[in-house]
Amino acid sequence: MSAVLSPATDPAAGAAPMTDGFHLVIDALKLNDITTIYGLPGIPITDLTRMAQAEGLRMISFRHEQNAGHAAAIAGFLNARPGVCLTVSAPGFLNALTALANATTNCFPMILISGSSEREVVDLQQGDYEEMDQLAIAKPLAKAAYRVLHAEDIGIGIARAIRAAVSGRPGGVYLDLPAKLFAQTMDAAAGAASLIKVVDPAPRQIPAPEAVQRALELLRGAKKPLIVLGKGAAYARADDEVRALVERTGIPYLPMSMAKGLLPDTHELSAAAARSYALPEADVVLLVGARLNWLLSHGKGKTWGGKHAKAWGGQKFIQIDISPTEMDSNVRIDAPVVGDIGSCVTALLAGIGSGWPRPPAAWLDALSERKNKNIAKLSETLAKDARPMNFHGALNVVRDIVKANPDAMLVNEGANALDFTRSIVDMYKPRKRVDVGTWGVMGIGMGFAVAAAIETGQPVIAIEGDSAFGFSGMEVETICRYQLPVCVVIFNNNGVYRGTDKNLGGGADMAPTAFVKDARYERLMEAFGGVGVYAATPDELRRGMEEALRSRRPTLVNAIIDETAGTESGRITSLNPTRQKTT
Ligand code: OXT
Ligand code: ADP
Ligand code: MG
Repeated sequence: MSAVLSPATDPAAGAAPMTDGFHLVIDALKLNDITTIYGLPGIPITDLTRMAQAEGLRMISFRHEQNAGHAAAIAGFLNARPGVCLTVSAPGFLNALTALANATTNCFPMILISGSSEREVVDLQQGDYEEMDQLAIAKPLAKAAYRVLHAEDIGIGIARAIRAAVSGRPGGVYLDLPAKLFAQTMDAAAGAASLIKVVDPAPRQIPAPEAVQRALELLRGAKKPLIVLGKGAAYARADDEVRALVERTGIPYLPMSMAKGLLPDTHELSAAAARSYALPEADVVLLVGARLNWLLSHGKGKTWGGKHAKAWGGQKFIQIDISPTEMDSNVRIDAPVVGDIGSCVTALLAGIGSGWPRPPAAWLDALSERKNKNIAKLSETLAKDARPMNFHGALNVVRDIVKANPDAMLVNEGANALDFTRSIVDMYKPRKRVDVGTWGVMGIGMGFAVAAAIETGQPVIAIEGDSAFGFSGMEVETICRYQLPVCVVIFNNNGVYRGTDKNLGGGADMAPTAFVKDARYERLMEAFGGVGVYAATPDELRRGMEEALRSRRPTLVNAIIDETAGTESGRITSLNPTRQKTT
């Protein structure tokens, strides 16, 4: 417990030691094993950032709050503990809101702490410096939002924020700390006593035995069972249980993008390379920490088994999720299993025992056939050494490098740069791949890269579309400042999706999707003392990446990609409104 002593309360003069709001915040975080704050200083939290550093917290200072927010959110995902982001009031707070909302949407535990103006002035709208009713604005975007007005409530405020962020379905929490709070003083012993070390912040949630039985019965009767693993399964850290579920039942599985590597992508039961066959053909689908949202075509339509509805009365779903209201959100869930994934899968395993019958060979063989065909087709494409370099040529290199460095973290954003990387680059270990997630949001790149390096100590490879990189590119200075082992690879195709679009009006302005041609992104990294590499061929890319991983120096490889190679919106072209005209 740290305490600040004011001259008036010098213990030598017989007065009790005092503490203040600044130190109570720091002590409450430390008491709860929060070791790092991602943020950006300014009024009224500059001194808090200094004092936090002085008191042994790691203060990672960014160039824009959105990136600090994304860093905190992914730290939360990687540790299953809330990541903390600290900002100034109004504009700094607003800058971090995208990250807070994205954390909530993706079920990442995060706490956004923002300094704010005084209630008296805000509520009378008297025009304070950076005045804004931040709590009201944060509420709809966060899982929970709290404000602390008195120093003696700081411990409660932080405890509530931690519990809200990690218990049940994780999410983003906002904590509003008005400027005056920091300077409030109180007796140090009373302050220490007011802090709370949160006991069991994310309690296990054991599923009901009848729900487990219902799920087992459905699974036992399946002719074409399929398991879908989502990022909830990666978050739950029930790696051994999930692996045992797949291997003891012999049921093929599909990993969602951030669940890649939960079992190695090269596992014989991975059906990833037969995705578009597996989804509509499966008769019983077991969802483990994956929502039936747009990424799974809402569980209906031609992606799914509608065409078999008559033959088997439609597909049946078993869903394991910690959130009871997730059930039936898009289609009927025949066997909901509500609880934490570790407990639910353990309960299923107890019922599965050791003599569970393998799925029918016809199903496994049909999947294998599709899978092997797709893998062979992909190998052929990867082997072509196209000039100029295209996505496949570049990703053939990235694939080898990730294989040789399975502990490295992979950050991924873009459209084509995202979609091709997801299907081409195999992952070998859990929680190594972090990406644009549920919203497909651009701008996570450098924030995720910084936090991935800090939280795991492993080298980070960030595969970035040139547009995607632009959303957070200034953080290369942050990467250099903290000397992080981050290798940013920009897939530079001169634009959003590709670089060849023309102005439809024929005017002098470039098309909305086109960028300055042949931009020298690598010089950005050099400007701050990092290593810049210009790579026009797979060999140059390979050398640049290998050296970055060897040296652990901040590196940016500007990988020049054929500007005609990308497709509009990558693999989600069908979501563009022009493709969806109904009349
Ligand atoms: O089965 P089939 O035959 O179908 O084949 C599949 C698999 O079986 C096969 N496969 C394999 N084959 C062989 N071997 C292996 N190992 C293997 N594994 C798989 O490959 C195919 C594909 O498999 P996949 O990927 O599993 O399946 P599919 O069908 O693609 O899955 C469906 C989805 C929906 C799950 C998947 O597509 C998905 O996850 N998609 C996510 C898409 C996404 O989120 N995209 C990002 C958003 S796009 C757009 O919004 C962009 N913006 C606008 C914008 C955004 N987003 N944010 C903000 C803040 N502002 C604006 C912008 C600005 S993207 C963008 C920038 C783009 O430009 P860049 O320069 O950055 O990027 P480039 O495009 O590179 O230029
Ligand atoms: P993906 O995009 O990979 O399909 P989603 O983000 O859609 O994954 O789904 C993740 C799901 O996992 C959410 O519905 C969330 O409630 C659930 N979840 C998160 N953590 C746990 C956990 N520990 N136990 C059970 N479910 C969890
Ligand atoms: Mg691009």
